[in-house]
Amino acid sequence: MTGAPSRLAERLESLGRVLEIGAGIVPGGVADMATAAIDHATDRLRHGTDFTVVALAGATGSGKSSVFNAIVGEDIAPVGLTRPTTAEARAAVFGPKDAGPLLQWLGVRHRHGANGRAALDGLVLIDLPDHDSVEVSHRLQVDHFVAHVDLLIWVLDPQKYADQVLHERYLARLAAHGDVMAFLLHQSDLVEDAGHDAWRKDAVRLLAADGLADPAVIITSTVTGRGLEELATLLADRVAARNGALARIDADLRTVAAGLGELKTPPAEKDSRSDRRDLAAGLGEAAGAGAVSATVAAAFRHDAALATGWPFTRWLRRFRKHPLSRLRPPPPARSGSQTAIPIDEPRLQLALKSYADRRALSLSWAIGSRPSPAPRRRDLAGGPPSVGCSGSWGSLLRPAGSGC
Ligand SMILES: Nc1nc2c(ncn2[C@@H]2O[C@H](COP(=O)(O)OP(=O)(O)OP(=O)(O)O)[C@@H](O)[C@H]2O)c(=O)[nH]1
Ligand SMILES: [Mg+2]
Repeated sequence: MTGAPSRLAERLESLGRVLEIGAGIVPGGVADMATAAIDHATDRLRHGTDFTVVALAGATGSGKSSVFNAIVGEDIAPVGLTRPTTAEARAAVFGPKDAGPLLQWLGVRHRHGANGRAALDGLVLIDLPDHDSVEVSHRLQVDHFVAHVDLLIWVLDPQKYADQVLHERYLARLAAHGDVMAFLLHQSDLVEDAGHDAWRKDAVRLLAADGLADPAVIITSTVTGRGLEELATLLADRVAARNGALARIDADLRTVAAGLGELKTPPAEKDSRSDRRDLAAGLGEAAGAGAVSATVAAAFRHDAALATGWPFTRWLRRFRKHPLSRLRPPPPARSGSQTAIPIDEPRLQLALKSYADRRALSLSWAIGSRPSPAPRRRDLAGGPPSVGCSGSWGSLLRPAGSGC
């Protein structure tokens, strides 16, 4: 993993620069998303990458707490028939290391030590309340953890796996997070074996419609035990890779990059003309053109009055200094580098800087605004994930070596 955090740091720095240059131009929604991504990355990386934080999310009664208990190997989380059962997030920390500060940052109060499976040492598994809750506080908690954990395991039951709220409110918005999500088709004992393939196909179709190509899907049941070992292996692989936090941040940056890539700009030529006009006006101001044009206007009025005014006022004007005499150049400069008309240096700098900033913006937009293709699922252990080439501001945030 050496090198990956520094590449991420570069991409985060690029994002910060984009926000700075694009202040007032990048729409509020994209700017907020970008700021949240930077804040999350900064805070998460402060807690190191030793732990992989995984949350179990899903509808009420889908079986999150049951799966949590099955992986922990103890009945820690209450499982119940009355809905919703889990009202507050609960964490199991695998292994001897202290996850206190990390859990403090995440805001998890209920914590348990889990030492059953050595392969899972370094895992922080969180059982969440329901995302479709009648309780607002449950939904708020889910939103918080969805935005902050390294890996999300969605526990989907046969009744609610196609639920509109799940797909619209969460999965479609997490289209760039395919690498850091997995899906359990849970309570599979309630579906006839012959129907499992059709269920999986339908779930994959819905996920593809959300923009999640090639999702990790496991058919599970805590009644029959089906899929639980496969789930434990998936978790162990992610924990062993020790790059869960980086992969999550990478996915966030892809989402921001897609948002920036979608920004449209007026045609480049029109834009560059108005930029040039503004630059010319700015340079003119710096060179004192405002004063010159005021003097020329005064001279014009003076000459007009001489030619057409009343005889007495014409006679009087002959004794006035001609306005253009004010523009007479100063005595020759001693050094050759000195200009005849003094330049307003701060105004000159301002005009040049604002032109450079605006052209940089226009160019990065004009380079292209094709949306990034949906990311492919790949083994997180295999290095930084690949990403599509959109050719836009978003390209600043691409992982190095993505081949674009
Ligand atoms: N048939 C069957 N029932 C299950 C399975 N997993 C959980 N259940 C049952 O489903 C009900 C809900 O399980 P929970 O684990 O409490 O579900 P939850 O998602 O944590 O629910 P909330 O805490 O309300 O969000 C309980 O009665 C469980 O016994 C399963 O694989 N098969
Ligand atoms: Mg529960």
